[in-house]
Amino acid sequence: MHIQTKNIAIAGLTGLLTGVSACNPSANKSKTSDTPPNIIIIMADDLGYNDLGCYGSDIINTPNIDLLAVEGLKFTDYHSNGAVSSPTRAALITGKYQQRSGVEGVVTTGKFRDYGIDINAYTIADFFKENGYATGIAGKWHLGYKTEYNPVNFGFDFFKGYVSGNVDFHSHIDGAGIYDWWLNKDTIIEEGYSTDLITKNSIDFIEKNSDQPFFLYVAHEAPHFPYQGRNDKADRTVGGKFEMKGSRKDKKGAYKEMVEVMDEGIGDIISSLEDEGILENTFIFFCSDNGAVNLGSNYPLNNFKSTLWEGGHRVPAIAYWKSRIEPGITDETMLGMDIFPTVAGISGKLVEKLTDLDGKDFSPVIFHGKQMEERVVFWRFKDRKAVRQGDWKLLIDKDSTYLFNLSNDISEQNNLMQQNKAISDSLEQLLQKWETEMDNYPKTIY
Ligand SMILES: [Ca+2]
Repeated sequence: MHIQTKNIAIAGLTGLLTGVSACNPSANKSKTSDTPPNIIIIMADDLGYNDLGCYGSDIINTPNIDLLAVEGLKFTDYHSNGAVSSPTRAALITGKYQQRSGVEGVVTTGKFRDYGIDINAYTIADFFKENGYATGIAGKWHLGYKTEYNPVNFGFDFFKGYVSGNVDFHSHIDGAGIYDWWLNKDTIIEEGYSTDLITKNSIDFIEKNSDQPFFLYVAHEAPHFPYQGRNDKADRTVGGKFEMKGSRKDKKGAYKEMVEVMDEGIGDIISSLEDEGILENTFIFFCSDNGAVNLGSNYPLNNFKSTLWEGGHRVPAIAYWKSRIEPGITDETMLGMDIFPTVAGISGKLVEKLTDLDGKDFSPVIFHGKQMEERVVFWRFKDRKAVRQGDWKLLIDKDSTYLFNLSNDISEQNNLMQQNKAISDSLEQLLQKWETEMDNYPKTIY
């Protein structure tokens, strides 16, 4: 039933040899540290399934991320919860379907400027803060513009970045022509290319907190529009008229450069962890927030960002912990909402309180090469819906319904609805049941 089974199980053996508890990888502390492991989540924005060297790109050079994949665990069947930014981010920080915190759609600069994620949501940063971690986010938030939705109100001690969906990489002005670069609840002037600033601010946070456990969310802007390289000029001015996607003509070239600068920054973050002597006590998870637009590549997947075809939400993801993860590739089906319970489990902190999460702890996959129990997972974005059970995927794309078997049709070319009525009926019922449950929550952003 699996598309590709190369899951490596040697990590479990390593655990036995070193006396590590199977359930608590943090029990094996490095000699240099008695502190719980640091956790870093790095998320790219709109990076496609085929936009990294380690996922097959022969256009974009990403040696640093490739090294994480070579030395860590690469996921071939990882999915963002959303096909667009805000829903994915809501699911990531809550460990639940984004509908439960009111974020089915994008927090747009116009219609939803006054709205944000459920202010009572319990987040991954709340969890780590309660457990004695320093908590920080560098980069994109996109879960509400107003101060009441600022990351510092959701468990983050430190926020430096922007609250909208995208800013000019140089002038840091959002799509509505409003200046959008913050230190916690205040706007600040910080000159530089946003990708470089996100790297710098991440490293500053690491250096400042290297003597205590920390949780850091590195929310990159690349390679989302505006398509601007490091040496391009700013396009956006406050209240001005500008091309939303940037004035640069060679947008494909800009896209490549944007990913490569992000990759360079990830290399710098790894170096800073090495310099601080904490790389071996730091778990890193890298992923994208949704599929690429057509400037990037989702090959061999069908379609793009904002759809629920695989190209909209199956994205790169890599788990990395130097010398602690047996290198390999896994085809386990993981979603963004699984990251919270996974890193909570890795931290070794009490996790009883997290029983109401939709996400699952993937530590057994990451550290012991195990398979997760089969489950049914769902996506919904307006009039697009999808449900996945094993290799079967039912897709409702506006007025059309499809049934695909992803084990031999990852590109979603063969609609098997007619031949497999019982399966499609069953998936449709599961979807309806899930929708009924989700519709109990207020739709704040849709
Ligand atoms: Ca995105």
